[in-house]
Amino acid sequence: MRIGILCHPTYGGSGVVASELALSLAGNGHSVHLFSHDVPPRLGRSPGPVELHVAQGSPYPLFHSTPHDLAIMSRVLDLHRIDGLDVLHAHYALPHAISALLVRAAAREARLKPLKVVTTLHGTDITVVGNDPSYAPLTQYAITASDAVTAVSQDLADRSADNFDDAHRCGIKVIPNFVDLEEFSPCCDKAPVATAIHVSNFRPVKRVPWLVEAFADALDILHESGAEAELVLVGDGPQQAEARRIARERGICQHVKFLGMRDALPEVLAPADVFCLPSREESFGLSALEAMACGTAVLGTRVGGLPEVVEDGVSGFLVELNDREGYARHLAALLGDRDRAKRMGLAARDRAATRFDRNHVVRSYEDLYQALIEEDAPCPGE
Ligand code: GMT
Repeated sequence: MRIGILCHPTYGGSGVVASELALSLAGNGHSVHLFSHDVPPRLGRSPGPVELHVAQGSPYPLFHSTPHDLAIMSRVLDLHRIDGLDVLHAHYALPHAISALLVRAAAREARLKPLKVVTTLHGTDITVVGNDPSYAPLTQYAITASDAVTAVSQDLADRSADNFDDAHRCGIKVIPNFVDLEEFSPCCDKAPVATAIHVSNFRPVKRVPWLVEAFADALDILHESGAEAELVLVGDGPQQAEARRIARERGICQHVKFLGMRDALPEVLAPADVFCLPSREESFGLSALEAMACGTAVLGTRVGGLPEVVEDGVSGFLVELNDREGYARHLAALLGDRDRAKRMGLAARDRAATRFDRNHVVRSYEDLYQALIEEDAPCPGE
């Protein structure tokens, strides 16, 4: 198949999924073109045979800001004219699904090869930005006009249908995120000191300052038994300064390491005992899945699609959103009993392997594309 993929070049999330999918599809022999306005995560350091098209557009005094999206659409249309794509897969509803639909319309108008549009909903494109009144009508259109719509969890599929009155004739198909079990593996020993880790873009939704407070509470519990522990924070973003301030105020700076922006490498995830994801909102929690594949138990919040990823009490624990005391208690319990954390980490690895294996999930996308191409738009599973 000839496949085009549109994504945000963001740190984490949908950009990672789109890049990993592109690499896997190309590895399976498809011709894959990835379009973005910058180099997306994971692609920059990959030798994989994906053709990357970075389109940024030219500044023009009349434009308030340079319209990357128009430049991306032009690039896709150009390529489609020459090479004839079969499928255009938009990751994140806004603006990519809209861009893909416009390219499909232009291709029809010009009587080019028919192009199927697949839209994958990732989370905040539905729950936050896509739901904002200033964008909601377009989000609705993205869902109803795409040839197929997928969501990364059942929770997100349900919320999308609720919020946007799922008029889409095919329904929204759940295709979960996935992990490469060879790349993300329990590759090294656990750290010498009990370690909790968190990886994110430090936006308010991730609640990193809340995590630092909870970790300080957990340290208080641990110190009663003389145990030591460390919190490793990977990433950067709007709430990093506040997280540092709280670490200072609680007097735990020597126990909190800020690593700054970097990929969630297995070498960083595997040595940790617990991966912390105390988000207010999480449609899936890809970073948690990658930690699980590395044999690290997860301590999350019971929100969104996280319960579909982490089995409470088996591969980790899920705590109610505002139960900081419960979160600290579970954190102290796992950091204080590293054998137990290790057993849960092994269960987490098992769950990642049985439910979210890259090869298996990528095949679901291939089947979806194939069904659209062959049957000229009927719904898979109908
Ligand atoms: O958090 C975001 O808004 C970014 C978004 C993305 O596009 O990077 O993340 C969402 O998509 C990820 C990949 O499917 C999911 O693993 C995250 O859970 C989801 N984030 C939220 O729902 C907050």
